[in-house]
Amino acid sequence: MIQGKIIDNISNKYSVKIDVNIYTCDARGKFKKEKLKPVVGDNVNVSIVDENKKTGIIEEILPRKNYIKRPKLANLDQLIFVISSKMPKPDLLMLDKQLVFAEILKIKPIILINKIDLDENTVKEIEKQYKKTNYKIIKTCAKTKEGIDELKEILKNKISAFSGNSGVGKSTLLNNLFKESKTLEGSISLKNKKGKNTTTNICLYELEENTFIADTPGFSSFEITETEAENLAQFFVEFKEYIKYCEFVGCSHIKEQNCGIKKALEENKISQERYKRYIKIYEELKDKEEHKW
Ligand SMILES: Nc1nc2c(ncn2[C@@H]2O[C@H](COP(=O)(O)OP(=O)(O)O)[C@@H](O)[C@H]2O)c(=O)[nH]1
Ligand SMILES: [Mg+2]
Ligand SMILES: [Zn+2]
Repeated sequence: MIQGKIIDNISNKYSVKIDVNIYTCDARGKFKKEKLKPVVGDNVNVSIVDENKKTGIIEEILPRKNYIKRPKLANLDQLIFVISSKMPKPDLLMLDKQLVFAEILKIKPIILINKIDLDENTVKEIEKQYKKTNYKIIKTCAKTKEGIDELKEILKNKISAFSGNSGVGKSTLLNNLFKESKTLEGSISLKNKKGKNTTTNICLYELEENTFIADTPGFSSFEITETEAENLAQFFVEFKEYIKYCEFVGCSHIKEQNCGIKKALEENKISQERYKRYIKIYEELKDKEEHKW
């Protein structure tokens, strides 16, 4: 057996990259029985069926670092959440939901502010609001290629996925990256994929050796139902350390007295704007919980 990485999956066929070659593989029937299907991003052991035709069978799925259900994707190293300074206006509530989602799944989030040429003040404001999170913030102008080199550096030797609302500049950024790419995948325009009728299909593009970008329809449909409102504050990274100062177990950090987070807020240790969005998401989650039954 030989180890490879699944980079594409259409119905029951998997494209597995083994060294420099791509093999078309089936999966062993046992996976179906075990209800564990291989997904894009999986590292797998393959037995070769025909070396000339480059076909094989997936025998084993190696342990996953993480797993996203929708779209199905394993072993992501980082999620890059793209917003723009203007046109469209940055949707920070959406960004915070996605950051929570990344925290829940234990995938490193990175904030990318694109279109920095359009509104400098908004860029500064966003940086201010997220300073205490310590999340990496990359600023780019896809038009002038400012920041693209830094982005490239961050992508190196990792599997990354981009997510963000329509119009923020994801395609422009990716085209910039892939234009100079020397790999086979890079030379194929991202546009080739667009003809496909299934929007849920996901694949990995190799930007350079060992550097993969997941081509996803985006994660905006992700709901953060994975968590209960009670636990939300744990996933607001800069809030976490103040929870221990709350008087009440199960403090919602909204109406209670002697709340560590509210105290930190008063002392400007956390951003008012992030806190306001925390409340909004908390209430949305509560609402969902109440309507479950
Ligand atoms: N001014 C400016 N416009 C940009 C920038 N990046 C992308 N755009 C434009 O924004 C529009 C939407 O970009 P696109 O890449 O299609 O966004 P997507 O929907 O996220 O894929 C296009 O007209 C781009 O030319 C940028 O950094 N600055
Ligand atoms: Mg696009
Ligand atoms: Zn509290």
